[in-house]
Amino acid sequence: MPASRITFYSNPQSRAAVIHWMLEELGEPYETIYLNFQGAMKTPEYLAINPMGKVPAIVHDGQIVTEGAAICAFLADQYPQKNLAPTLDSPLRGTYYRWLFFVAGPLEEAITMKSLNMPIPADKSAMLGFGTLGHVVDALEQAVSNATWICGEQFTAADVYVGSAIRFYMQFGVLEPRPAFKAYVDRATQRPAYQRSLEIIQKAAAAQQK
Ligand SMILES: N[C@@H](CCC(=O)N[C@@H](CS)C(=O)NCC(=O)O)C(=O)O
Repeated sequence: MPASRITFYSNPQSRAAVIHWMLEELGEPYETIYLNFQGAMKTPEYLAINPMGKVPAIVHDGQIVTEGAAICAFLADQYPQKNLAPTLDSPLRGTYYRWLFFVAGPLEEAITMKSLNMPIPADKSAMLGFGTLGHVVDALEQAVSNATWICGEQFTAADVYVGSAIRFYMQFGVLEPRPAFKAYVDRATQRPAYQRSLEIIQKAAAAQQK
């Protein structure tokens, strides 16, 4: 039997940073297994957990979950006493899902196309799920401008996911640093759980260099 209910597969230089933060917000015991990109992530053992050969992934009481947004939402639901999601009957559950899915879908697609310098023909915006990069960024700005957090005064797993994406995309220069984005990321990254996750990731990255 594992010592904790949660086994987390990570690499310190990856999107798994989101889950490091989420797990620190959750405050439940977990075991982290660091995998390198070309070796451990492509073994039959790990491909049985994530056939994509990517991190992050978790195994929670034997249940595999991959995809950063899904892991955040799943963990929040498994530990409802931690208040990291609006309750199932709350109207804010709609807002919560809306922006989790928006960032995992349209925002990531638009930003990926921009990062790869792929031309986005203006006349194809109706068939593209993200429409145009401008529309996606304007919508995202609204989501983080109305209140302290995505769901008002309650910090949720959606803030872990959306906050991580905005921080990461701004850092890599693919999302313009609008004042609303900077203010939201500043609020989010001041949280003790974020700070702890940063320390954990930095230590793991340093150990990897050795
Ligand atoms: N859709 C996945 C993407 C995960 C992903 O692309 N992870 C990258 C690191 S940032 C990875 O593991 N790459 C290793 C590889 O593909 O070989 C998610 O959102 O969790």
